[in-house]
Amino acid sequence: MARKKPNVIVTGTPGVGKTSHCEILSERTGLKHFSINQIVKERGCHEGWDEEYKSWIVNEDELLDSVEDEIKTGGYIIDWHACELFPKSWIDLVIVLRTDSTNLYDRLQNRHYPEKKVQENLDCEIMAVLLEEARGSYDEQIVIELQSNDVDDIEANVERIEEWIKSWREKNK
Ligand code: DAT
Repeated sequence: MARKKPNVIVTGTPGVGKTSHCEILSERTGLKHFSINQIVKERGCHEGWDEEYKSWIVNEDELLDSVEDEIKTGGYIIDWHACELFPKSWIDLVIVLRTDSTNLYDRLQNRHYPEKKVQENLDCEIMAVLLEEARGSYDEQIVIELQSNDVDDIEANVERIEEWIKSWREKNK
């Protein structure tokens, strides 16, 4: 069945600004903010807590089964630091947020992440791991890289994504 509303993934290294973008986008577009971290925790799609990394060990099959019926209907802004898990046929736009290492370092320090986790996330950002993952998993024309260094970036990015969502809805009436 064709979707009446698009599904958008907002991805990027932890700390790039996914949640900040998704919350505003959801408010302005009426699409639902789907925080995968929260879903993993609330629905128990995990195999326990990793004390070293301070994060849940995600059970990807359970997660996919749990969200499939919802996402397939359309209208979701999917907020997660990975994206290749979601089948191509479910996804209409992939936003990869990027930020400078100094910004990211400060933001992750503020979160009191363990040093090892800060370093790994900095490496991930510098190597553009999630951008490559997105480009490798979805058609190139639906993957957009946007900078998220300051609040002006957030505003400009949100406006651009809103425009895109509007035109998708026009085309798919
Ligand atoms: P994520 O969901 O990707 O982990 P977040 O939205 O929680 O990131 O942002 C982490 C912190 O950084 C939070 O305190 C808000 C701040 N931040 C994110 N993007 C920003 C931007 N473009 N300008 C200023 N602050 C930003």
